[in-house]
Formats: sequence, structure tokens, C-alpha cells
Amino acid sequence: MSIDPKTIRHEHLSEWVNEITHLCKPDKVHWCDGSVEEYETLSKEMVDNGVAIKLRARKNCLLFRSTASDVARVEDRTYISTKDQDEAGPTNNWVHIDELKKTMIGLYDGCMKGRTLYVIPFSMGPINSSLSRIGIEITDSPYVVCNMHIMTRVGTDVLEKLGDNGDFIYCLHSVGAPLEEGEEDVSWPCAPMEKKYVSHFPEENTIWSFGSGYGGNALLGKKCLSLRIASAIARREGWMAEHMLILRMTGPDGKCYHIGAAFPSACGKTNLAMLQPTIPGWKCECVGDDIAWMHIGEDGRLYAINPESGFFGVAPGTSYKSNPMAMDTLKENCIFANCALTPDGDVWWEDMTTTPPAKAIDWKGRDWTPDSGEPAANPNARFTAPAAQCPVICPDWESPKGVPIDIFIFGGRRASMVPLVMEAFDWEHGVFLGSTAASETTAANIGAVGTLRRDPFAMKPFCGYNMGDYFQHWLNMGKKLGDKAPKIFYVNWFRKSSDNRWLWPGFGENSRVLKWMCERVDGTVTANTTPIGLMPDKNSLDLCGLDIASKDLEELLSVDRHAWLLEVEDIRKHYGQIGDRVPDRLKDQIDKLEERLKE
Ligand code: SAT
Ligand code: MN
Repeated sequence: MSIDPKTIRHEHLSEWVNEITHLCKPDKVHWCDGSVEEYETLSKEMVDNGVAIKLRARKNCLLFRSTASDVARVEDRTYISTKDQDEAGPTNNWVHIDELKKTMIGLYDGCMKGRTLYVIPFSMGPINSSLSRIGIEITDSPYVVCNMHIMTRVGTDVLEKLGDNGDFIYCLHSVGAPLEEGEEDVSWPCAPMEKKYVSHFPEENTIWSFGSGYGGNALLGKKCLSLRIASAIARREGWMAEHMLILRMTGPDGKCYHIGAAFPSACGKTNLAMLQPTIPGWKCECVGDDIAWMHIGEDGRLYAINPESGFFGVAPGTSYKSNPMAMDTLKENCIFANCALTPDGDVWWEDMTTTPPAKAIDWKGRDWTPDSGEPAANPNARFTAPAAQCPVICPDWESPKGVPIDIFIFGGRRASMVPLVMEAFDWEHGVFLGSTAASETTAANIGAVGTLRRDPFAMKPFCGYNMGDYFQHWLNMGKKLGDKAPKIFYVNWFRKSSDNRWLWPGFGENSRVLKWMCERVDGTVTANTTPIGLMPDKNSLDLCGLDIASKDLEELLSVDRHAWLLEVEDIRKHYGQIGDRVPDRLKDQIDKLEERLKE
């Protein structure tokens, strides 16, 4: 169940692993083969030493509880380190490469004492796809190894593909908690906040993460490789790495439409990715729930693959009502983090069931009842689940060439002003919409919750280079795609009334909005021209069988010119913060919007 290092043909890889072993000084080195036995052995070890809890009520599932200070991505401690600070741009933290490496080498020195160093060869994307990329993650966390088994393709066939001189992305991770001789381990080792670093060196295809064991800070294939490093590679090579779910929608006549949708973390991407339409005759299938890599195919269209092989979803709020397909995906072979534990040996989180359990153990390991006054699960509690287990996984989800994208959707959580849906006038206006996307913040990042932040293309925390250049890259891609470019839409499922009610039912009913988009692609429904974009009128949106007050619908599709003029000012400020690399053509879009609003 492990690879003999002597069989490694890739000299450069062996050298790198030796070098890191020398630096981090682990007790043991284990080359992962990605086998079921490896997963089971590590799981058993973690259960035996009290790091993980085996769930009695869910087959082959584990529950982990992290330390209270290590529960989400740490954006303040995330760095894009380049030779020249302008390359990282004002939306990224930056420290000079030499300085950051010096600090981190100091931290890595001896950081794996008392632990095992695992070498994880993994592929982002199907192994047989030319669009995939190989990473090698070195980590001292068996929790990370098991999660990587689910989230990526790990194993010997990755090394085979790598051959003796293939390229890979260097991913180094340590929880940053060496053990002294005889020192007993804690159940969630990590380093204090000021020693945590999630560092990226895009010019060297290298990731160095230190001090956190949680989610995207530690599973380096996800945000670090597939978004921050991949976005920089994609720009150099002329493709796109985006924070997007991928969904196939099929109409009653059998015609398929593929949708890529970008929303910030914890804004319902997983729910939309697994949506079950409420409109008769329509079907949805999931290709991915978080990340899309897209290349222009031979026919000039844009093809998307999901680089991941699992879902790392937010647990709280997931229920048979909000996302039945996710609930069915979670029945077995999953890893849970920071959920509550019920007396019958199952996990529970807020809103999983309408009635909470009478008692439970909360995510901090304390006795909990519904009267405890605190949530039982951490708001950023997560599940790690194999994508193949999703009942509505698309038969082409592992297609090596990907699926052709017809529709892009941007959005976020906005309680007011932003309508249910609008369509961009053209690609450039669509890029403008994406670049101005904003959302009220959630618990997916450590920081204030519920304040409005601009999150262009949902990529603010994930773009591995200057955001102004990234906007330009979107414009360039549109130019290459020409009339084969996907149509661009902007949605807001989260609009509230003045008396604080949700105006739109959301969930499966969102299929009505998606259907309108598909019909717009085909040119079979009309749209109204408004100052902010093209919008459906009441008659073109399929509302058959939906009980919605016409006054609510009017509000959902209304344009408050006064509020939008204030928004224009905020967008100017936002562009000002991104700096002088914002393309002039997008700046012109602000003036045009203002003119239309004043007409
Ligand atoms: O922790 S992750 O970065 O993987 C999850 C998220 O923020 O979307
Ligand atoms: Mn995400």
C-alpha cells in the first residue's frame, strides 16, 4: 500500500522529496499509492489514536473536529509571491519571493519531527485528459491524504503519466506542529495564526502551505493549484481556470446546454450544481461544483472539465429540502469536519432536519442541546464526498475533452437591488458584470460575516495574478471565441423584501431562470432592454405551477435607478482599488451604465 521510493524514475521528483525530507526531518516517509487499502489503513490509524471518529450510522464515514482557530481559509495569510509586486496586484497579499522563502524555510526546518511525511502524486482532471495537470503534495497530515484520495485522482498511474521528466506542480504542506521526543499528539495539530502561511509562487509553479490543516489551506489541489496557480498558467497558455460549477441542463426535446456558474464560496454553488428542476420535462446533471478549467476546442467552442473528483461542500444548510442529491451523495465513504455528532453515531448540522436532535456533541466536543444557544456544527463545517457517488453526476463528467459551455452565470448574495436575473448585452458587458460581482460575506473565510464585498468573477481570493490583467484575459478570450462565446448572465437568488422575506423560493425553482437562459441561447424567448441588462418579462419566465405574488415578481425584476446610480459610484471605487491595469474598455462600461441610468 505504499510505493517503494526506489522505483521512482523521475530523478527530479526524487531529489525534491529528498530535499524536503532533509528540511522537514520527519520520522518516516510514505509514498502514497492511492489504494483503498492505504485509505483504510490511515483511517483506522486515525480512529485508533482518537484523531477521527468512525460514524456508526454512516458506512465508512469519518468525523474530524478541528481546533477552533483552524476552521476556514485564511485569506489574510494567503500570499501570491512574484518577483514584481505589480504581477500579484492589489487584490493579493504579497511578500518578495526571497523574503517569504527565507521565513518559511525557517518554519519548515524540523517541522515534521515525530510525524510521517506523505508524498501524494495526484492528477487534477482525468488522468487520460490532455487538459489535466499533475501535482505532487508533500504533507504531514494523514487527514489531508484521505481527503486528497477523494478530491483528486491519487496513485501510481499518476507517476506513470509523469514518466521520468514530466512537469508537475510542487505542493508542500505541513500542519506546523513538530512533536518532541515522547510528546503526545493533539487531535488537530496546527500552528498559531501568525505562523500560518498559504503561499504561492506562480512563476515557479510552487505552493508552500504551513500551519493549517483545514480545507483549502491544506488540500493543495483545490484552490491553491486549481485556481491560484492554474489561473496564472491559464493566462500564459490562453485558457481559463475559473471558480465555477459546471452543470448540464437537458430540455424536453433532448437538447443539452452546459452552464458554468461563478459564485463566491458558500453562496449555493453545490446546490445549483445538483439542482433538480421543478419544471416538467427538464433534467439537470452535475459535472462539477466548484472549479472549471476551460479550453477552446477544435470547433472554436469553449470546453470545460472539472479538475476535481470530489465535493468539499458546506454542510450547514444542506438538507433533503435544499439539496437532496447532495444528501444522497453523503450516504457513505465521506469525511466530515466540524459537524455535530448525534447519540446514534451520525453527523448533524444546522438545518439538516427541521427538528434538531434532542442532544448531540457539538463540533467542539461538548454536550449540546437545542437550548445551548450556539450552533452544534461550525458554520463552515464541511463534507468531503466522492463525485462519482452523486446520483445526478453527468455521464460525461470525466470526459477527457470536457463539455461545451453555452452559458456563464455570475452572482452573489445581495439582499437588495440586484434583480433575479439579467443577461449581458454582449461579451464585454458580461465581463463588466463579472468584474463587478459582489456578495455579502459568509463563514467560508475567517473574517466578518454579512458585509458587502466586491468579489470579481468570485475569484478575488483565488486569482493568482493581477486582477486588472485577469479582466483583460477575459476580454481576450471573448475575442478569440467570437460568435462561439457563451452568453453571460447575472443572477441573485437572495433578494429580500422590505419586511425581510426571501422574494424568490430558490432551490429547484431556480430551474425556471435557467430555462429562460437556455431559451435565450436558442433565441426562442424575448427579453426587455433595461439600463442594467436584458431582463425577462413576466410572460417569458416559465412560472407555471409556481405560487408567487405578482408584486414580489415585479420587485424581483425591477430596476431602482437611484440605487443603481449609487452602485455606479461603488463600482468606480472598486475599479480604483484594482488599479491602473483595469482595461479602459471596462472603465467605459461604467460610463455607459451611468448614461443609460440617467436617460
Ligand atoms: O476551504 S475551501 O477553500 O476549499 C472551500 C471554499 O472556501 O470554497
Ligand atoms: Mn469554492
